[in-house]
Amino acid sequence: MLSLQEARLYAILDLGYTSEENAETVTRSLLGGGADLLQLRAKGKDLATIRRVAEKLIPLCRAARVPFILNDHPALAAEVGADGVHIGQDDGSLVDAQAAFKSKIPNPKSNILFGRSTHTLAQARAALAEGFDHIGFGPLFPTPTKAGRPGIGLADVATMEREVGVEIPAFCIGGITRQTLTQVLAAGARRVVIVSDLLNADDIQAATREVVVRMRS
Ligand code: 3NM
Repeated sequence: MLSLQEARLYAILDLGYTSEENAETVTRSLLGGGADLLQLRAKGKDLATIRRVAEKLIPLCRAARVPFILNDHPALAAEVGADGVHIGQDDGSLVDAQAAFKSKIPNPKSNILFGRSTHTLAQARAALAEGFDHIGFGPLFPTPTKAGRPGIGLADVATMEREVGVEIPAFCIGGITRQTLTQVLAAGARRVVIVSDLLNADDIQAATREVVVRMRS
């Protein structure tokens, strides 16, 4: 398995874009294209659905040696055997998330990954100080995937990378596409999350591959 520090593209299987029926095919394409991490994001779905989809995707991630991260639901993440959990600013502390995970698996593997969404430089610094393993930083641009939030722009990306991204993997997120990627990289980003531009691509595997190649060149 790639060390998390080497990860460049974090892909999200978002059930807002991909139907449950297509989840495995699309995940195969994201993994086949070279995504380094895979998250299941299922806002508004019931726990039974999330569990069912997670249980289908985890073997695919295992076979590809790619960490499987569940968005929200740390207790369910533990139950299904996820490699990590991603939580937002309003989802409590790292200690709370770890406790919820441990309520299901008292002695988890030491390398369970806890990630936090951050929307300002101050939040990124705070997530590092709190002990998160990785962060998202954005949304850089307004995005329909997380509607209603203003884009934070590119001005703080280089500082965030210098202060936080050198310590823990920091993934810029929000409105990043194969088109906007050039300016995001020019602003100093070294890692990205891309959701809709990959999930809506005609050829998801080729689109993923293109991003991975550009991130690593
Ligand atoms: N979190 P797309 S932005 C899930 O800033 C998510 O915390 C964000 O999707 C954050 O690549 C975002 O389609 C959506 O813009 C990213």
